[in-house]
Amino acid sequence: SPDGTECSTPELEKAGLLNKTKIAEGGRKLRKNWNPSWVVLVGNSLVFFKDPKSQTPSTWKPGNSRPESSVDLRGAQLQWANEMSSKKNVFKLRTVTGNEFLLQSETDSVITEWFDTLQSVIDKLERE
Ligand code: I3S
Repeated sequence: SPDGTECSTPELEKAGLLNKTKIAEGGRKLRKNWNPSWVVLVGNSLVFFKDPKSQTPSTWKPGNSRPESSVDLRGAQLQWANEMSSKKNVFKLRTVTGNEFLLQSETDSVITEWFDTLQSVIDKLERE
């Protein structure tokens, strides 16, 4: 806006269905509990929603469901973690606050795209 007071809406960069389990909270290990999660990358945040069975990437809108949780990607670390699960295509996301998540897809291209996209956001934030 001309007076500079209006905040821009963060861009929705990527959304999709992944399997997710939280494995640590504030550095404390948690028991694994894998569940499908609707994962949305908006600006600097990765936002998790409960699996919305009726929704697809093309019909999902940010306003119409309440997030389960969200992760600040600033300072986060990403690494492949196939040794941490019997599932294939697993990576680990660790936040600065010591929350750790495993994310997984049966589809190689899906998990690779998520990994690369998240890594580029994390890298971009580090350069700011
Ligand atoms: O690394 P773990 O402990 O073998 O992970 C498995 C368990 O958490 C298991 O739960 P219970 O121990 O409550 O039965 C989960 O059902 C499995 O999915 C976990 O292993 P994978 O390999 O799927 O990440």
